[in-house]
Amino acid sequence: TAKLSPEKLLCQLRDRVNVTMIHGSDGPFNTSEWQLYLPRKNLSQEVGHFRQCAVVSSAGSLKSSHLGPEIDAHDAVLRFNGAPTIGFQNDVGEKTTVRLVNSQLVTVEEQKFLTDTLYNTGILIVWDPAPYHAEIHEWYRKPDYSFFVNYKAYRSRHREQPFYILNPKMQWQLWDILQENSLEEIQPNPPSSGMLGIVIMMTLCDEVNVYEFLPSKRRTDICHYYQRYHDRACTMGAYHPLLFEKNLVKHINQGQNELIYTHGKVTLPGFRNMHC
Ligand code: NCC
Repeated sequence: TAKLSPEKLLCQLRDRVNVTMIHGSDGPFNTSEWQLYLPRKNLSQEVGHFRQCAVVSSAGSLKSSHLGPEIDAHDAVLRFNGAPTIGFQNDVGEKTTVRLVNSQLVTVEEQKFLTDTLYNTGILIVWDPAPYHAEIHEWYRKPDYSFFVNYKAYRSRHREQPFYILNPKMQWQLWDILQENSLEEIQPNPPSSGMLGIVIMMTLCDEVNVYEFLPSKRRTDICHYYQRYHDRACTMGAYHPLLFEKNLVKHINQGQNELIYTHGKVTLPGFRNMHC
């Protein structure tokens, strides 16, 4: 269904999606107060660059996958939101290098973001749905969730753990590419954490293996590997344009199709290794 060749699409992603984290020198964050909270180093200064990376979706189809050892063999592993490793090592591994969380999770009390030790490992990145191509100032005044309060609270308690705020421009730069390469009109909601995490890792790594974003033969209506809750919308999307994201990732997969079926695995190149 995609309109561009995989090679051209990869180049569009590299050249048009600007993956940056909010820095203390950016727009409304350039106050003395914010300097106390925002990391001084940018993300690539902090982590350097990785050879092989794994992105682990939270899908129920990871259950009984036995992918843990394969996932842990990567130099860096990205996980999402409240996805745990303890008790699930066999299927999802135990290494967490980066955890991408949405602003709802950071804000809503019941999610226990400030107290659950799950969040204390690895580098944290939070993102918030911004209005379509909004200026940072506009978004700052009215974020989708008021996560800045808990961001600051978490930073005060965990000074040593890097914790970034994703620049909200990225989500719409990526959405535009999703729309341009789909035959249908996509709802104007930002991409899922899954799709954002995949592109973040493509900026940091030579190669990115993504697990169970495209469902394997273990495909199930169980939403998450760590819960019993059933909802088909988790895999197909409701708010996020998940189906379109998955079509695009399938199109740019450089691994064998068979590995999607057996491992739920796709292989994507890092941006630095692409020739456009
Ligand atoms: O469920 P969620 O996503 O945390 O999953 C992370 C990413 O894994 C991929 N996924 C997940 C389940 C599934 N069956 N198939 C999948 O492909 C998706 O790419 C997904 O992005 C989110 O994207 O941030 C999301 O967050 C949850 C929820 O806010 C968090 O888990 C925190 O509790 C949203 N669910 C609800 O709001 C009820 C979900 O819509 C999107």
